[in-house]
Amino acid sequence: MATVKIKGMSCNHCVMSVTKALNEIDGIKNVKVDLNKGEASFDEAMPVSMDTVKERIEKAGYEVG
Ligand SMILES: [Cu+2]
Repeated sequence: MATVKIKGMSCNHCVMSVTKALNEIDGIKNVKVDLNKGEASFDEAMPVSMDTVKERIEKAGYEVG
């Protein structure tokens, strides 16, 4: 399981946007986003590039780090 820190989430809409963005990446499953901790965790059914994860999250309007 991988975990990434995400900045900029403030409500459940943000959680849904981030969850959706991560679910759209090939190989990622079991996405869980924790609003209070400001992080997302997921399982990798196959290796997923962190650059892709970062890119998709930024595209959804949030920041990784
Ligand atoms: Cu929000």
